[in-house]
Order: sequence, then structure tokens, then C-alpha cells
Amino acid sequence: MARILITSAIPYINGIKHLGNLVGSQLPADLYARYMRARGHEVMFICATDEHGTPAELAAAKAGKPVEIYCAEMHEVQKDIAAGFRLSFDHFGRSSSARNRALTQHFAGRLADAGLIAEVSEKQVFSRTDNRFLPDRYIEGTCPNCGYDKARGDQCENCTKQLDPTDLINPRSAISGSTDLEVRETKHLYLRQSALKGQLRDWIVSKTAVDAKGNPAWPVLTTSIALKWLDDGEGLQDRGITRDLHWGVPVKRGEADWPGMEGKVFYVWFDAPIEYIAATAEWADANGLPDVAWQRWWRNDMGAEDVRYVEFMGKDNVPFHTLSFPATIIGANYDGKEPWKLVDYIKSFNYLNYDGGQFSTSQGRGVFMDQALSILPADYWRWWLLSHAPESSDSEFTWENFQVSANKDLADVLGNFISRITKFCRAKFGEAIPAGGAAGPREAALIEELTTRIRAYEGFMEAMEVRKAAGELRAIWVAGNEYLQSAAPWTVVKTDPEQAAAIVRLSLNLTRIYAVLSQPFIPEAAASMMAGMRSDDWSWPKDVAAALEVLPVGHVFDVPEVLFRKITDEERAEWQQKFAGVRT
Ligand code: B3M
Ligand code: ZN
Repeated sequence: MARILITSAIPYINGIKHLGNLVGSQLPADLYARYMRARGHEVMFICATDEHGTPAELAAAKAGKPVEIYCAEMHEVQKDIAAGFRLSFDHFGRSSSARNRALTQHFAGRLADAGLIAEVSEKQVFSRTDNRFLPDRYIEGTCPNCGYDKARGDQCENCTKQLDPTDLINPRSAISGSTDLEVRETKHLYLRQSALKGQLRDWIVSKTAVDAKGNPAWPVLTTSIALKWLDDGEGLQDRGITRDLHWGVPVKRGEADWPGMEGKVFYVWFDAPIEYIAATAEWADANGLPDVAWQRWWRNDMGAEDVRYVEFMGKDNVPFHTLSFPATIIGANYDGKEPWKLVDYIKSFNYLNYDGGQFSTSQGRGVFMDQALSILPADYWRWWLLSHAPESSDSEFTWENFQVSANKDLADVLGNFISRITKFCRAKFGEAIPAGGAAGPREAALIEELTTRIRAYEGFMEAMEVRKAAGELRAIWVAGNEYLQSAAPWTVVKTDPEQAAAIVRLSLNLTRIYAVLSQPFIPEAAASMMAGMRSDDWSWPKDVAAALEVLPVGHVFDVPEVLFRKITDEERAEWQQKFAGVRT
């Protein structure tokens, strides 16, 4: 039994995520967590909301709520939706927690002690009316390039030109509209990650092949992005890790004040990955456990040496997880006294597009998590998204593809198998597993095929090859369907009821095996299948022949409700229309 720590990139607090966000991190992480638990491993699966920074402040202002209240409410909303998708987090934390505040300040202190923090003076726009510095997005004015009068300090939305706030004509505060602005000197902290460049490079390069612990090479998507950031242009840049904002983790050096940094907070990307650790501490707190309970996952000197740590994320998050966060972890152990856990494997994803374009949060284009659940149960979405995960390239959601895939795989193959066999048994033998007959060559061939395929499925799941795993699971469902089709118990029963009983017995047992194997992908349907078989034996089918005898003769079952109904053409057309426009 191994110990596996799994983190999903933590979603921003400002709004409900779309299906592209879901398939890029939380959903495949859940798949892996469920599989590893099913195989008997000890799993810690962590996610959280990413609550700090300008986007949270802006969204709260737009909602007319204090940012603390806004975040608390949105956290509950996201938590409920995650539960609706059956995301099986051990803890869904909050980056605004007291745990994260303390840990973030602690890491900053360690990095400063290591000589890895530089204090840099910068010029920034200050609003006298608002009594605060204005980050780029908080400044509006007229674009010097196209004359658009609502250009933001970082970019003109109209002509897309990248801007510096001082480029704007007639600049004003986006908060108050005030033009009473001035440029002031302000001091910021920089993480000197360039000082760790050699170490980071060696580490990334070591992940381009099987590493010393036997971990497979990281996806090329992960290592290529990391190496590009390390080597392109001027190479790895030092990063500003503080901001002149109110909402965030106050800048402190450990528990001590940091002279000159009063009123400033850490940059959201500095504290967000630290929340992986903090959320594990929040988990311990929520369960009344002592610190060692979370530290054994995160500190190599407290048992985490044996932990395999896997991160899931979209490709845009890779630089922060391959360079900045590792720089924090490595830097904090400058004297060998704080060996924090470094990630063992990073699974990254390309983008999912939506119906000929992109999902867009700002434009409300595409299907958002709450909307998805309002039209169909989670398993439909889970199955489609995972079986079309954007692994080797970007992939695209279309309603046609979704309809075809759900109707075929879920309704025609899996659902049909279960409905046929349970109804046939009820009609001919009653609702209990029938006696008589024996397995023959057809059954032996099926067992052999299932054995080969289940071993392949396990291999793909271990390797986090999501699409290939889905393909193998689908093939496992197809094998059962084809067996039933060719064994034809409805014909056999007329001449040889004993033989028909043997076919039925095998197929009902196969239903239980399907529940076990399918559970990581479609947990709700798997639970219905298992309940239908009136069993709670979730043991993994290591020996297929033996697993086909778990439900004994005479064991009572229920004919389950229709597992998957078909999506009609009318529904497809209606939804396509409904989600093309702007979400209000
Ligand atoms: N919140 C970005 C995102 O949701 C960011 C991830 C943080 S992971 C530490 O894509
Ligand atoms: Zn412009």
C-alpha cells in the first residue's frame, strides 16, 4: 500500500468554472484519486479556492459585497458544485485561511533567511482619493493607440495593445473615477528564483526520463513549458511576490513585521500553491487531528519521503508549478532544516474548446459547471470530458459529439447490457442469481479478454493516460455486450435453461465488476449498479474468474432504474442554442 498525495490546481474564487477548467485539473485529479483509493492506497486529495488578488477584489466590488463575504459565499457555491460533480476531495480549503496566512508568511521568512528575497523600489500609480496604490487593472484611460476611452492600465481591450499605466491619456481610478493620481515610489519583494536556476534546470531535466524513484517521465507538455521558461530569452526572471492591495496575506517575515512593507500583501501566485499544504493542515484541523497528521504528507523528515505527490493542472499553470513553487520549496530548505515535499509528477492538460471557439468566462461562452448539472447528471459530463480529455492536443466540445458519445457508450453499451441481463433474469429465473450450467469456451474467451483489458486499464490509470484508460473501459463494456449478444441466453433458454442460467450468472457478476471498474469515471452510475446487485463488495477484480463468482447462486438483486437515458435531437438543439450566447 502506497501513500499518494494528489492536488488539483485551485480554482479562482471569482465565479463558477466552466467545463474546460474542470477537465484541466479537478476532474482528472478526481479520477486518479478514486482509482488509487479503489486499489487500496492511502490517498490525500486536496483542492481549495484561490481567493486573493485583484480578480477577487474586482468581482466582489461588482457584486457589491465586502470581499471577505463575497469569498465566503463563493467558496460555498464552488464547494457545492464540486460535490455535485462527485469530486472526492479529502478537503476543499480556502487560500484565505489562517493556516495559509501563517504558512505563506513562514515561507517568505525562510526565503529571506536564505538570501533569496530582494527588496526593489518601483514607481507605481497612487490614487489620493482612494488612498491606495492602483494595480494596472485598476487604472483606466484613453488608449494612445486607438483612442478607446476605457483602456485598462495593462492592456487596451479594443486594439489589444499592451500598455503601461503611464501610457494612458487622462488616466483615472477604476474604483472611484478620480483623476487625482500621482506616481509614487513603492518597495516590493522579489523572489530571486534566478539564483536557483541551475538547480531547477537539473530537476526538470531529470523529469524528462524515468527518475531516480522510478517515476515515469513527465508529460512533454509539462517539461517543454518549464524548459522554455528556463531558457528562452533572458531566461528565468525574478518574480515580484508582493502587491499594494488590501486583500491578501499581509507581508510578514515569519511572525515578524517586515519594515517598509506595511500595508502590502503577498502576490496571489505566491500564496496559492502554498495553500496545497495549508489545505492539508485545514483538513487536519477540521478532523481534530494534530499537526503530525498533515505533516506526514508534506515533510520529508516526518514521513513524507514515502509519499508520491502528483499535481494536476492546465498548461497555463505549469510555469508556476515547475519553477516558482519549487523555488519556494527548495529555497525554504536552504539549511537542510525544512525538507518540504517536492512534487513527483505533474500531469498537465491542453485546452478544451467549445463548439468552434473558446470557452470564455468573461463572455459567458460555453457550459459552466452549475449549468451542466442543471441539465444532466454528473456522470454524463464526467464520461464525456474524461474520454475526450485534452491530453496530446487541445480538444473540442460539440453537442453532436457529446450526444453521440453519451448515447452510444453509456446508453447503448453499458446501460443496455445491464438492463437486458437484469430484466431477462427477472423474467425467466426471478430476481435471484440462478443455479445450473457451467462455463464453456465462450466464457473462457471472455475471461481472457477481460483479463488482458483490465490489466491494460490498470496500466493506463497508473500512468494517468486518461483517454486511453477511458478507451479501455469502453472496450471492457463492449466485450460484455458482445458476449451477451453471441451467447444469446434468450434463445438458449428455450432448449437449455441450465446453460442460460450460467450465462445469466456470469453477466450479473460482470455487472458488479463493471461497477468497480467504472466507479472512478462514473461514480453515481457505479453506485446504482452496485446497489442493484445488492452488494457492497468493491474489491478490485485482480482475478477475473474469481471475481465472476463473488455473487453466489441464490443472491438476490434488483433490476436498476434506467441507468442512462438517451439525449434526444431536440434537447441537443435546444442546449446548443441556449449556451451559445452570453451568460447573464
Ligand atoms: N487559480 C489559476 C487557475 O485556476 C489558479 C491556479 C492556482 S494553482 C496553485 O487556472
Ligand atoms: Zn487601443
